[in-house]
Amino acid sequence: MRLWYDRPATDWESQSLPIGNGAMGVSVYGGVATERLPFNEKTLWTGGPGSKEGYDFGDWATPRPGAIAGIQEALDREGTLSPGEVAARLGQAKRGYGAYQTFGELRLEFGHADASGYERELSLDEAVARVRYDCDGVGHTREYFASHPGGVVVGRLAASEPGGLSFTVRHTSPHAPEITVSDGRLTIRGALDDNGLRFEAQLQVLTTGGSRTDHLDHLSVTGADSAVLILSAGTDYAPVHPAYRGDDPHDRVTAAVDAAAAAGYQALLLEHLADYRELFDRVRLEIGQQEPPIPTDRQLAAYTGGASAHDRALEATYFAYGRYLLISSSRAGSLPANLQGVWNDVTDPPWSADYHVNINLQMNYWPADQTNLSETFAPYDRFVKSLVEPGRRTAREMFGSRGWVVHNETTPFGFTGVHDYAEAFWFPEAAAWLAQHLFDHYRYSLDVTYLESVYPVMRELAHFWVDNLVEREGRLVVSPSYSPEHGDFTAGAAMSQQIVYDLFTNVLEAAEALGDDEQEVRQALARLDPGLRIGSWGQLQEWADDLDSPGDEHRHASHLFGLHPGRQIRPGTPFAEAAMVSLVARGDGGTGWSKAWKINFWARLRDGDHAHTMLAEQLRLSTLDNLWDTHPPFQLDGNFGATSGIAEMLLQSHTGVIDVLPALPRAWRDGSVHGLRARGNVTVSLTWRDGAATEVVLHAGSDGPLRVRCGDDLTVVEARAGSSHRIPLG
Ligand code: FUC
Repeated sequence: MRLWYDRPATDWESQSLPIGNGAMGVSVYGGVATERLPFNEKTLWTGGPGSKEGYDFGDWATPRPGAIAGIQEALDREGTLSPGEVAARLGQAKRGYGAYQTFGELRLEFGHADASGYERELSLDEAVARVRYDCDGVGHTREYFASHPGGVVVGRLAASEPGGLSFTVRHTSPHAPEITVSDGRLTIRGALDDNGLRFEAQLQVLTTGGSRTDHLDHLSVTGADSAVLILSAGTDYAPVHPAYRGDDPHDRVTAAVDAAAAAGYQALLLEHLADYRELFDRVRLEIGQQEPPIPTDRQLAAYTGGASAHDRALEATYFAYGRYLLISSSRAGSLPANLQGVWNDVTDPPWSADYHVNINLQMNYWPADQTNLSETFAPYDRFVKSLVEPGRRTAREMFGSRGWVVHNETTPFGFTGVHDYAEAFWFPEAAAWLAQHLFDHYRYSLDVTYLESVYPVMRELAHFWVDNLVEREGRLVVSPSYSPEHGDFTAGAAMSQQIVYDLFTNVLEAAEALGDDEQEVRQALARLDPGLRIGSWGQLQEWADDLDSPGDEHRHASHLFGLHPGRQIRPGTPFAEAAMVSLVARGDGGTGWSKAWKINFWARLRDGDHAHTMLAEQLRLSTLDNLWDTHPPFQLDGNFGATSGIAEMLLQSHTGVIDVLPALPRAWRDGSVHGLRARGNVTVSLTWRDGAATEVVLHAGSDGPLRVRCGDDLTVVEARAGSSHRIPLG
C-alpha cells in the first residue's frame, strides 16, 4: 500500500509527501539537485499571550451589559438579523489570534542532474518515504520516517558506490533563528518575533565513510557511503492557561537527538515500524482492488468512480491514507491535528491552519475510534479539556452564565471568545459539538474512568445551555442562533437545537452510567425545541421558519447534524426522508470537507451508491496529486471525513445496534473489512459476497448483550469479554 510518483515534487501543496509523528511533520519533495524538507512542530504558533498585537482570548475588551439580550429582543421583533448587524454589536476585531508557523526547511544540495530511473514513494504500510534514482552510474537512495517513540524525524541517504554520497545541508527559515554548527550538529534556535515563543531544532548528521565538515551555518558531507540525519524540534509552548509557556525546549530536543543518534538507524527504524504497525495494521479493507502499474497522480487522473479494480485500488488507498494521516498528525503529547494536520510551509496559512470548530476539528476525529485508532484521540481529548478554563471566563463575561463556551474557531492559546468576521464569528454551540466526541469516545470503549473524566466537562456545558436557552412559544430555544456560515441570524436554527439536544441526551446517558442525576438538564430537555421541522417542499428546515430555498447549494448542511454526526434522526422516519430531500437539493458539489460530510450523510441514510458517488466526487474534484484533500486550498479534514464515511458505509453503531453493511455500494460487490470498531467495545470483521454478508465476527472487549443487524435480521449476542462471536447468517 503506497503512493508513488516518477518525478520529484515541485509544488508543496499538491505534491510533497507527508510524514509525521504527531508533534512533528515533514513534507518530502524528493528533488534531485536539491532536496527540500519543510518541517513543522505543532506548537510553533504566533499570537496568544505576549503577542505584539495584545491578546484578549477573544473576550470582550469592555463589558457590554445587555448586548445579547438586545439581539434576542431584536430577533423577537424582526425574526431575522443580518450577520453584519449582529457582528457589529457582539463581535470584536481579532487581536493576537496568531497562526500556525512553518519551522522552515532543510535544504540538501546534491548537485545531481540528469537522473534516470527516478521514483519516490510513501509507503503506508511502513510510514516511510523513499526517493531513488541513478545519476552518473551511481544509485542514490533516501529514506525518511518520523518516529513517535523517538520524538525525532530520521533520514538515511546512501549511494550504491562507496564514497558516492556528497551533499551540503542547511536550514532556511522566515523566523531568523540563530544557527550554530558543531560536531555534525546544526542547532537552530530563536524566538518568534510576534510573541517571543522560543523554539529550537537540532539536526545531527552521521556519516559512514568520507568526511563531514562543520561550517559557519551549514554542514557538508564529502565522499561518504551513507549518512543518517536525525531531526528534533520543540518550543516552550505549554497547554496551560493563561500563560501557555513551559520549559525551554533545549534540553528536550538535545535529549531526543542524542538518544536517537546513540540508538542508530536500524534500531530507530525497527522501533518506528513496531509502533506504527501496531496501529495501522489493525484495519484491513479488501474491496477487490488491484493496483495499476502507474504512479498515483496518473491513477488519480484516470479515476472515474466506476467499478473497476483500479478505481477500487484508489479508494482503498485513500481509506488507508486517512488512517495514515491521523496516526502521523495526532499522537499523545501534542496538540490535535489542525486544518492541515501538522504540515505547513508558510507563516500565513489559510485560516491560520487553526482549529475551526464549526465542523473541521470534529471531522478530523471522526475516524479515530471507528477505524481502531483510539490512541490518536488523546490530543483532541486534552485540547478540548484545555478550553474549559478560558471558556468559563468567556461564558461568565459574555453570557453571565455558568459553564464554558468556545465559538467558531480557536487556537492553542485558548481563544474562546469572538472576532468580527460576520459570517463566522458566532457559534457558542461549538463546545457542545466538541463534547459529543468525548462522550462518543466513551461509547466506543465503555471505559468508565474515562467517562468520569469527561462527565464534568459535559455537565458544565449543559449548565451553560440551561442558563442560556430562552423560552419562545412554550419551547426552549437558542437565541441568537446562526446556522454556520449561512443565512441570517434567527432564534432556534435547526443545528443549534439539535446540538443542544445531543448534549443534553449525552449528559443524561452519562449521568445514568455514573449513577448521577441531572434534574435540571432532564427538565430542560423535556422543554427543548428539538430542531426538527419539515418544510413546504418536504425538506428538513434549516431554520425554525420555513426559509430554505430548494436552489441553495451551500457547502454546510448544518441542519442535518442530527443525522450525522448526531443520532437524533433515524432512517425510516419522516425526518430522515426530509433530510434526504434537503441533501438532494444541496447537490453533490461542495468543498472537500463538504463532500466528505455527504459521504457520511448518505451512509447514514443507508444509500451506499450515493455515498460512493460522493466519495468519487471527492476523489475526482477535491483531491490533490499527493491525495491531500483540497477545500480548495489544501485542508486535511476532508481526508478524515471521507475515511470515516467509508467506515460508515460498512459498519454503523451510533444507535446502539451494530449495523452490518448498512450502505454497501454496488461498486464494492465482494470484499472484507477487518478490525473496525463498534460502540460497545467491540471489534468487527466482515466478509461479503454479491453485496451480502457471508461472515460477521465480533471480538468483544466487555461482557454484555450486543445487538447486531445484518440485512433484515436482528441477532442478540451475549458477549463475553475477550471472546469472539460469529453471528449466524440467515
Ligand atoms: C469552515 C468552513 C470553511 C472552511 C473553514 C476552515 O468555516 O465553512 O469552508 O473550511 O472552516
